[in-house]
Amino acid sequence: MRKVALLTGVTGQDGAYLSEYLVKKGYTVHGIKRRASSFNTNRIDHLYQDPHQENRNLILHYGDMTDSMNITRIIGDIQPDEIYNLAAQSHVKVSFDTPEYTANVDGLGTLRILEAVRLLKLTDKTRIYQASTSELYGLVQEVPQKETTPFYPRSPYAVAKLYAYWITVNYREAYNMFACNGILFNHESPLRGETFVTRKVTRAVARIALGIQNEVYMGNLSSKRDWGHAKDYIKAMYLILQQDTPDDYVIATGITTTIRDFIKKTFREIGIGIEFSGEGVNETGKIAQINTDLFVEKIGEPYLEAMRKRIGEAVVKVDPEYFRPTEVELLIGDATKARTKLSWEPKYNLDTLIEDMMQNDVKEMKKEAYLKEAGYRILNYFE
Ligand code: NAP
Ligand code: F7E
Repeated sequence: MRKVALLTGVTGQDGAYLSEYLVKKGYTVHGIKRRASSFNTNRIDHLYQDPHQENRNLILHYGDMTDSMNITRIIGDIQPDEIYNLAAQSHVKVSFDTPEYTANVDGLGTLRILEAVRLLKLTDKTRIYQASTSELYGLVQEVPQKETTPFYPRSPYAVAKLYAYWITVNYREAYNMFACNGILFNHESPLRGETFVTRKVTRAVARIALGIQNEVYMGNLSSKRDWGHAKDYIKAMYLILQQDTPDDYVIATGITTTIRDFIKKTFREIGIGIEFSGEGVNETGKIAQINTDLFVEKIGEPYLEAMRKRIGEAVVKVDPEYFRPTEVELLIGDATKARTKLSWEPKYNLDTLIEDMMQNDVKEMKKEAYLKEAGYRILNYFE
């Protein structure tokens, strides 16, 4: 008997990696995707199977976290062994613009899943993973943050996720449900959304090196994040649901880095040395030197001369537009519980994460460079 998993947010970064992982483990994976006016399944297209094929192991359903009846019907039809609730309006800055929608999807959406499982009398069968977040710690009350650290959310996103965290705990205690929170710290990959800081940086660095973009505008360069690789983190989600008893776990690397240092490391990965000077909105990152061999290896000889001419130029600037009304300045997690109880060990570190992301983005942006040479208009999305 194949196990059946239902993933909300199947078209997102984590949904894509987790569905691939579960399909390889022999699961039948059902995913909920939103109706959009254009295709939005590019992250999982490699897993796509013709709907006319028999015994498919990836099946997509139209749905939305704001639609209780839709969610209840899908869960009732599928009778899943495991639900991974990954769907969310997941951008912290955007949550200040769309606070009510974020609360509905990220907060009440979780309740809809839990309540559907309860009403359908699936509480003994269906295990539920809730995508909780290090943003719950917000204005941190303890360093590093672990499962017992008090929460202090700092955005509509984090407040919505706080509700989702506690309603998951409440359903576990009230109805004896196997419902767990994974409190995941930031995790990134080549599939990361383009407006999160790491991907914004890796794309921009590749574009600057290839001459498609002159500079990149950033927000708060001093905030610190504990970044891991999404491929490692989705394995923790799976492990959390395979335990004998339901529980909540912090998943993190235990290493924190400023946005400024992330930018420096990313340029260094392709042989460009960046030096920062100035303060606040006047801070800039200038090209200080170029490691010719490394640049040629990673980017290519044809782009070297143009890059050399730019030594001394500012390629990183600050735009207060990207500041947040309230910021989370420092995140660093202690994943001792996950390491000991789940035997979870990440394979990637920050350097190999950046290497993976840059390899992907240089390849992607080279396509844009060819199009630009062919006369196509290439947009800079400054988000
Ligand atoms: P993501 O790439 O932004 O993916 C979010 C997914 O949710 C997408 O599939 C999106 O669909 C879907 N979605 C959004 N609104 C929806 C709605 N109203 N109804 C149905 N689906 C909806 O996020 P991620 O990085 O994979 O993160 C997965 C989950 O973990 C999220 O809940 C996030 O908040 C949480 N989390 C993420 C991190 C991290 O560092 N990545 C850390 C901690 C927690 P579209 O593709 O159509 O937009
Ligand atoms: O910002 C700073 C920004 O948008 C990280 C989501 O997956 O992880 C993510 O939330 C930091 C912040 O991620 C820019 O101010 C500076 O301090 O990449 P981010 P996030 O807000 O940490 C958590 C764990 C989640 O749960 C969320 O779903 O970088 N920053 N300059 C910038 N951030 C962005 N996006 N763009 C900038 O230009």
